[in-house]
Amino acid sequence: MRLTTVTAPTLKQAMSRIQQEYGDDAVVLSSKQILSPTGESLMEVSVGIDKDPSQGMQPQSQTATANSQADVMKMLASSYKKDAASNPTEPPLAEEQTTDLSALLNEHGVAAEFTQRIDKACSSLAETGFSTEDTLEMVLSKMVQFTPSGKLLGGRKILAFIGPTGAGKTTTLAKLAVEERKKGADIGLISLDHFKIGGAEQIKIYAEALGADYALCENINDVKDALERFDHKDRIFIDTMGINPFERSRFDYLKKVLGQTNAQVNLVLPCNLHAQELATLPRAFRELNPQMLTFSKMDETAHLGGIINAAISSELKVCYATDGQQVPDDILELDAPSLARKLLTKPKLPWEDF
Ligand SMILES: Nc1nc2c(ncn2[C@@H]2O[C@H](COP(=O)(O)OP(=O)(O)O)[C@@H](O)[C@H]2O)c(=O)[nH]1
Ligand SMILES: [Mg+2]
Repeated sequence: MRLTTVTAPTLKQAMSRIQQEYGDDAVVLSSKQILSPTGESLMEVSVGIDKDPSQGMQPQSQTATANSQADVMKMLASSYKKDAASNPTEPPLAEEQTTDLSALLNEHGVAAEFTQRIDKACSSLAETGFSTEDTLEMVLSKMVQFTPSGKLLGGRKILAFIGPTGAGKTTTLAKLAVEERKKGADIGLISLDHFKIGGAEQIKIYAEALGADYALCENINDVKDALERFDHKDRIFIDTMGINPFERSRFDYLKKVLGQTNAQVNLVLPCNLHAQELATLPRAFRELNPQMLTFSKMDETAHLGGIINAAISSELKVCYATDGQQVPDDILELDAPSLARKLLTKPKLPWEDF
């Protein structure tokens, strides 16, 4: 058997290429999501070709071959199951105790409307033989705009962080600024947060630790000056004051300031808010034109419904989640496989671990 890999933007496209190129000779061994050198998310499927071209005949094989795309899908599904079974370190999924996906999503706080859509999509994929985890992963990857980090920051030079008070804006900014610094970027930090005692001071501390230039701005003119001064920088990070979505004045000010920049606006939302509350925030911050969501404080909750609600209803790009106070370590890329797995784990209350 000859081994090869086929890479395509989606699993479906990879499967149809396998079917086209190798037809009945293909045995699907495994598949995984990978990043291309340009940061694109791709599916890589490993296949065994059960035919030796030099002999021009079908060798006897213990392994079944694919007769149709449906067979290939089934084989892929069974290879997924084998992988899961052969990895004893993985914690058991809730699926093993219950197959009621709706009940689990409901327990996580996923809105009824999205629970219904997800459940329906997963049920229609059930015939492919994939596990609930794999179908949920596929469905989530269609419903949520997961974006690999390489692609997310690529084009823009200025990145602004907005969100409610105490959401983790400054901490998240610092984590990403360290990442960029490690890559060799010359960076400038701007703080607009003269509203909170010590708010701007935090940016000064991070900038000094990073050896980066910084500007603490109290009005629009300060921001214009800072942007001019940092024009030669590779990246500019703008930290903003916390906004109470029920108060207008800061929205108006921030809207004016961000209007002066060509910033990629990152709305930072803490996961430990009530799932329904979290879902309303992208809409509440819409006039500040966020393009992406970062979910902070994932370590402080077991209920992930708010992430799903906010991501699906806003249709904004989702890339990062943060899971702790440590700068720069506590940040991760959120993707469909990790979220599917977490959603299939029954939420545990803090004392249930002790
Ligand atoms: N547990 C946890 N705490 C966080 C996380 N991100 C930020 N924090 C903490 O939340 C508090 C507020 O963070 P800060 O960045 O100042 O929020 P900001 O007001 O939105 O700028 C600080 O104590 C941070 O250390 C996280 O992912 N997990
Ligand atoms: Mg702050």
